[in-house]
Amino acid sequence: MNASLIQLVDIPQRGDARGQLSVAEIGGALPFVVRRVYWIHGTNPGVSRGFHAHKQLRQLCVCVAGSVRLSLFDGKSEESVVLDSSTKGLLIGPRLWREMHEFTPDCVLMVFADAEYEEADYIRDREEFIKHVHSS
Ligand code: T46
Repeated sequence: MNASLIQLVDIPQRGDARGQLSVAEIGGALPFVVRRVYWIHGTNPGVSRGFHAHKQLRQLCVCVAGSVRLSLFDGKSEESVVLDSSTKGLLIGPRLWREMHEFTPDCVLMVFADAEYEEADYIRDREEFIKHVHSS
């Protein structure tokens, strides 16, 4: 049986009378050293994002507010998941076409990445992506 494309990790939450604190660290939720963090927020109604793959980049996505549906495609099958919790992270490895849909207006999607931004690591054409995965 093929492994699921959706790899969710639990993010430990330390709650007390003051509220919640969630933590992603090496040896816990983070399987790589983080070299970049960015977050997507203030998304306009009806907007979808992504529509690309990465050659090397690994990322952990955590929806810290609101919700978003993320779909992943490996060149053969597609799976999607709704991220709506600050205690669940979605690991996205390289060579996966990703799309983000159905952002709620309050959505804040935090992304931890294992490398700095590099446009040469992106494949932004779906047909080129399919050729890339089938040729390697
Ligand atoms: C991904 C999904 C989940 C930068 O200058 N630095 C950065 O670190 C990033 C991520 C983007 N940019 C620039 C590049 C574009 O001019 O910001 C602009 C928007 O980026 P993009 O259209 O790639 O954004 P999304 O939301 O389609 O994709 C992003 C990440 O780029 C991507 O790595 O996996 O979120």
